[in-house]
This record gives sequence, structure tokens and C-alpha cells, in this order.
Amino acid sequence: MPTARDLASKGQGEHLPAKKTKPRCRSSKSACRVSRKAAKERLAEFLGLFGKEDDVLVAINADPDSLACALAVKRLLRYRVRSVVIGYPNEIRRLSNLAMVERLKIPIERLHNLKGKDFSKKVLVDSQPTHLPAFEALTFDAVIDHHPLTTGWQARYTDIRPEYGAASSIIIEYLRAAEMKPSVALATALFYAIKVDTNNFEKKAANADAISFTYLFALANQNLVRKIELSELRPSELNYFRTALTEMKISQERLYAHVGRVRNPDILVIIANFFNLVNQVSWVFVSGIHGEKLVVIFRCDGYKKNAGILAQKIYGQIGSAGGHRQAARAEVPLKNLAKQGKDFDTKTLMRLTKVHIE
Ligand SMILES: [Mn+2]
Repeated sequence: MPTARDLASKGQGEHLPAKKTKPRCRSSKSACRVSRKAAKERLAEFLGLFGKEDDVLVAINADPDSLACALAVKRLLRYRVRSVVIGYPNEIRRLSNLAMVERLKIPIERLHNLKGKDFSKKVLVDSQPTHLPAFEALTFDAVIDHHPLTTGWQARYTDIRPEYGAASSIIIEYLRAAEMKPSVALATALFYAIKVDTNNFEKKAANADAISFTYLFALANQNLVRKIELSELRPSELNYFRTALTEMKISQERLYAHVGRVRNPDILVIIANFFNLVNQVSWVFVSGIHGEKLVVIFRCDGYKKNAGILAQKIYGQIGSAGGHRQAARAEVPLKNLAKQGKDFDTKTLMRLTKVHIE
């Protein structure tokens, strides 16, 4: 089963059409050698920032990828600096993320409980200073990330690779260049991070992600990975399933369900993935209201169908919509719907959809 809840992580999951990226090494051995050398050089430059007297803060916007990267940086610096503390500003709500922290015993502290001046060096991973006000307030010595490069900040050392599916895939190259074999906990964290950030390789990923994934497969504890990814539902959220099952309508192998108001749109993804398991259902449409928006999750078998294109056709004019063949998502401000979406129900969902599907 895919990690449904994380599929919608950071709101960037299904929106993005899968990007084609150039494989880094292709088949050329010399190219591989060049990149390995580059990895060693980068490692040396990064480690060169630190000395024995340093107390290092690794700042993260806590999610699986950043947690794994922070653990890896801690490992890289273990015998090189006096201390490494991982600080995060956001509250961790997602159950699977909490499970990851607990099960892998990742030592993290809330950023607001830490004082910037207590740290002689600061590192930011899987994010950039402009991403959060809490980061903007700090001056970083190193930034390692895979999000699109932003401007308006500086760091002595930067390694930004937007073509990578996960920042963990970048940091693994440092570990490997340092010839450090990750512990089971670290390998599990990194492995899980790549799974989540690439949505099991269903979205943007580079060859480097696949290489790291293969490397970690043997080192990670798969049972722990399963346990973490299966920690998705709060008992209270089962009520949404009740509503979805009561509301659902099936017509022409298409399943529709409007779940109503939800506290977290991730539950819509979980429900859509669940309905997608039903035999002889080739399209799933699950909608709900979150905040001031209608959120619609699309699933299909991807055979002669394209969820991303359909989402765009139905909702592109009145909101944001996108995705790829099998999975897509649309978000529409309620004010763009008839009656501000007040009487939106499963029938409305069906009606809107049927206009655009033969
Ligand atoms: Mn990431």
C-alpha cells in the first residue's frame, strides 16, 4: 500500500506533474567517476566548515526527508564537532512522522526553545532560509536542499539539487563519500524519506534517488518502514470512512464520494486510495471541504486515462488542478463554486465530472 497520508505531504505531492530528469551517470563510466570525485570534494568542503569546538544546530522543517537528512548530518559530524542539535519550528502532527521520530528515536528539539547564539555553526537541510520565518532569522553556514533555488539568502556552503526527488539522496552521497555505513536507524530513516518524497517513485525522482534507494534497501529495516507508513489513521478519522461509504455512488465503473468538511485533507487521499482497491472501479473521485477550499482527489488505473488532464479540465478554470496519469488533485476556493459550495455533495461531484468524461 502506498504511504497515502504522505502522498499529500507539504501540498506539493500530486500537484506536480512527473518531471523528466537527466540520469546523472547514464552508462558512461567516466561520468560516474567524475561524480564520485565531485562527491568527495563536496564532502571535504562541507566538513571543512567545522572544527572540534563547534556546537552545531541542524535546522529542519520536520518531515521524513528533513529528519533523515538531519540524522545523517549528525552522523557525518559525530567525531568532528562538540555537539549537534536538531531543531524544528513546526509542530509535527502527521501520525506517520511522529511514529518515525519515536520508533527511530530521532533526537529533536523545538527551535523556539533553542538560542541561536548557543551554536557556533548552523546547517539547514531539505529547506532554504526563505522557506520559513524561523529560518530567515538565522544565518546558515551550510544549506543542503533539493527544492528549487530561491534567492535572497547566502551561506558559506550550498548544495542545491532541484532535480533530486529527496534531499536524503543528496546526503547519502556524502555518507558514501565519507565511507560511513549508516546504522539501521539512519538507513531506515533515509530509505523511508526517499519513499515518501518520491511517493514510491511515482513522482519526480532522479537516477541518484534510485541508486540511493537500492543501496539503502539492504540496510534499512523494512518492518520498521512498514510500521511507520501504516501509522496513518487516528481512531476519530474512521468517521470519515463511515461518511464516505454512506455517500459513495458508483456509476459506469466510476466511484464518487463527497466526505464533507475535513480537518485534514490527507484523509481524502487515504479514502481515495482505499476506494481505488475496489475491483471494477476504474475511476475514483473523493472530495471534501478543507478551510475555504474544495479539495478533490482523483485516482484511476491510468490505462487510456489521465487523471491529471481530467482534473485540469474540470477544475483548472476555477482553481488549481494537476497531477499525472493515475493520481491527481484539485483545489478550488469555495467562493468560485455555486452557492459558495454550501450545497456541494456527491451528486454535484458527479455532475461536474460527467461533463468532462465521456
Ligand atoms: Mn525533501
